Amino acid sequence: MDLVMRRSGGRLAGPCALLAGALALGTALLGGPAVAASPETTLHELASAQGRYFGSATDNSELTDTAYTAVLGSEFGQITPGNSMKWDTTEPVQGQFKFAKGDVITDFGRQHGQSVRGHTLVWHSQLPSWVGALPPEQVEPAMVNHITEVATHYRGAVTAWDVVNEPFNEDGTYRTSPFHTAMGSDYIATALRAAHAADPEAKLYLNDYNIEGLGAKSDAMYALVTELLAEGVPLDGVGMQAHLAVQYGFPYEMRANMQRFADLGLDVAVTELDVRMQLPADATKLATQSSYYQRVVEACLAVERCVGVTVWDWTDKYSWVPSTFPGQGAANLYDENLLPKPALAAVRTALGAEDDDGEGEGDGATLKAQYRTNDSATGDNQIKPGLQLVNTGSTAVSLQDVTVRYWFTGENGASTYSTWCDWSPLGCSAVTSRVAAWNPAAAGADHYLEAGFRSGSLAPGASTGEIQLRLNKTDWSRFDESDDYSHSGATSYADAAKVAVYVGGELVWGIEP
Ligand code: G2I
Repeated sequence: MDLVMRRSGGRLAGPCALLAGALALGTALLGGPAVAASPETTLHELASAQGRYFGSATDNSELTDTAYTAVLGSEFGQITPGNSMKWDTTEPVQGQFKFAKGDVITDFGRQHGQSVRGHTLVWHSQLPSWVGALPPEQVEPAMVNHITEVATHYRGAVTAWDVVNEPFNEDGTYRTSPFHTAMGSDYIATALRAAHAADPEAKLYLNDYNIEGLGAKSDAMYALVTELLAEGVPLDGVGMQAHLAVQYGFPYEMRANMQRFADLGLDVAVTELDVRMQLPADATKLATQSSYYQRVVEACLAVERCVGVTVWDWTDKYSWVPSTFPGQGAANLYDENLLPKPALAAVRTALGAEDDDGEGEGDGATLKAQYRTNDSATGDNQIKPGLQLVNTGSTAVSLQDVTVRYWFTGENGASTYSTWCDWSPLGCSAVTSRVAAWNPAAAGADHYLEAGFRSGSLAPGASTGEIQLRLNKTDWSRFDESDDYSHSGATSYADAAKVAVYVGGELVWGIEP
């Protein structure tokens, strides 16, 4: 299969990035600067050109994997330790601090010119049991001491801290933790003040998940940070983790939500982006995943105070998802073999990567195809796909530049076709259709039905509404649709990755057979 990625150059990202990473590692080992000698612009270079960083989580156990570190060291300009700066690692026994693992991460960052996000000083999870066993009056001094020791140790090596992680429940009430129990919500201001005292240079963040969109939980974070700022508590930003899932939809009004925090004078960072799905992955889920990654990056770029995006590791090989959500996974930009997935190219596109062909007609166009069958008989002499296009981007798309392809097999009989538009709210006079041969033929695909438009424009968020297409062979011989590439039995409209959309002849949605 020729992946959608052709347009952005992401198709080559895996091998090139691996090669570039190997080169980078090579120069690093030789003592030279660890600059990626990539023939292709890296994710971080693309983000930097937009005044942002592009980063990844990582973990100590992963750093022995040289194919992994080659990409980590070259594609990303920022790293976050997934575990090694958490309380259970840094102070497993009260007063005994252990920085060896975190130091390995900051050393890696230094060697590769990457900034390091400290994660995390105060969190209810991965908290050694001794903290919860303290009498309430000893919790505050223990917390302040922990913050002071850890933030002082990493002064200069860590540029931003998730000072408090995940303070809220889903309904916006405060989460129970030893800190909240002992100090009420004041623990947050106390933690921020202690972190600022230990490292006045570090950017201090509150970080949480499910605060990416407007809703009760982000409202609670908004109310909290408004109060903290009014009280003069040192706070620089809000971290939105962004652990998304294709089955739960995209966060509601993410850009507007980021903007309201920015309008308070705070930075915003996407700190732990991944997009999981129910396994097995398929083309449709991967296409939805791509659009989510793309939309997160677009939201960040649309908000001036959004400083960057960090993925919660870049390969499915080291994802936290399968062990936490059994049956789910495939959440990252690269697969378990470190090969790029469609989402990588979507991110590169969102970051403004040049097209391979240099023409760039489809730049910025984010259309998706939805499909249902209008024909329950898969063995008769007609094929009746229902198609509709949705503009998921933020700019209008001129439909005259757009074509859609639906692949099928012609079987025996005539190789000439008639095509019809039976109905569309656009008016069938605005719709063109034709059948063409697909060469070389692939499984389920030796021909395709191509629809186009004579006029019209699709506003951001708008749908064309359904276009009821129909085709037959001129000798009216039968088809067997059951194995056709683009066919599915779906009787209501759903995102369809096996239906492709092109703008100016350039693939912007879907996977060709
Ligand atoms: O759960 C995903 C993330 C949600 N936001 C806060 C992050 O700190 C959190 O990261 C994950 C790590 O990626 C996982 O690697 O936090 C998990 C624990 O809450 C981490 O998982 C733990 C396993 O549960 C342990 O069994 C394991 O020993 O990782 C540890 C180190 O590999």
